[in-house]
Amino acid sequence: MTIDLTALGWDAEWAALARARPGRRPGRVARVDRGVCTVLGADGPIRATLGPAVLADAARDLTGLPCAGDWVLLRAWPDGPVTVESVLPRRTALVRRTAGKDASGQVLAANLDAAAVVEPVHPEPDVARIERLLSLVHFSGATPLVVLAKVDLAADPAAIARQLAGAAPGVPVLPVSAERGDGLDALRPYVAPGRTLGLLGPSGAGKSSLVNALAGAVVMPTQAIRRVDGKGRHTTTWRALVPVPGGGAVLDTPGVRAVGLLDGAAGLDRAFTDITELAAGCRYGDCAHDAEPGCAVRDALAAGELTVRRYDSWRRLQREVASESRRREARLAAERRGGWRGGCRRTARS
Ligand SMILES: Nc1nc2c(ncn2[C@@H]2O[C@H](COP(=O)(O)OP(=O)(O)O)[C@@H](O)[C@H]2O)c(=O)[nH]1
Ligand SMILES: [Mg+2]
Ligand SMILES: [Zn+2]
Repeated sequence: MTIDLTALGWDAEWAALARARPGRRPGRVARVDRGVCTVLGADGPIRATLGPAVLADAARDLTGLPCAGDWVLLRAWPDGPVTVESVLPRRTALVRRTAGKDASGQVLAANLDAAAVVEPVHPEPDVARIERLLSLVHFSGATPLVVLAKVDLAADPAAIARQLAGAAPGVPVLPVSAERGDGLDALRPYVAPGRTLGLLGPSGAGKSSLVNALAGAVVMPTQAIRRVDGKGRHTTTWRALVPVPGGGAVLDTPGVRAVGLLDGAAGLDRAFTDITELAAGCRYGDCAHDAEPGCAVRDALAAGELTVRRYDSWRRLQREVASESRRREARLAAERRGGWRGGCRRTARS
């Protein structure tokens, strides 16, 4: 089995990075299980463990660990095993805050050209969740999209799409049914040869069904987790990065329940351009949009041009990002004082 790496996104820029390390074969990480990567190389999928340089990097910063979508360089050892020697610098990265004290974050997917926030029409779409995930996507550097999934279950999907448009200024909202195939053509440009589309959303949103619909085959198990071996251990069999025949690739992230934002204020600003544009018109540059005179944001609220729901959502995410920045500052200060030894680091599970 051979794999066309160019269709997967390999290009002259990646090749130039690889030339610095001759003798290493490139590949793209499809998934990672307990430190073992499944890497798509030109000769087919290969299982690779982490090499010493990658492990040393990860000991400094967990985001250095390879994740789905990464381009890596592989070393084949004479007696058979293959190791990941280096992770090429990411062009984009979806990073969420990890639960622990360690503020380094967890990379959910790398090198996505576009990332779709997938939200089903049923049950009721969660607008705050869309806003939160869009902030993450904006911060990642990938082109943001909203996919309104399972539209076969809604009487008037266009009306729901219009409602959601206010939560996603400047971002296309694409109604899709994996079941019926509706709307898939609007997604195909994002999985053209060389391009990778990532799917982000809660479990049950319909992400894996969408991967299967785009790939034209059942490559992802949907909904249920299968019991694979007789040892009573549950093993999910999903593959994260799936090459699409005749096109690029689609990357399914496991359903993430809690997605905390890092201190990526820039992502928040872009997810809420309507409010940041209003804020530019406030009388005072440091307006907190609470009770200051001449506050354009509160004026828009009073005039009904900005909904209280969206304003509250923005404030909540801003507070979260601000407290995250303070945490990071405190950690850096402790590191500078030498008080931080980085002990007890754990890998966050998804
Ligand atoms: N009616 C309908 N159901 C869907 C559609 N897409 C997915 N589902 C169902 O929603 C459930 C969750 O889908 P899945 O793809 O596993 O979601 P994931 O957890 O986001 O990967 C499954 O029972 C699917 O059959 C759709 O377009 N229409
Ligand atoms: Mg799934
Ligand atoms: Zn203001």
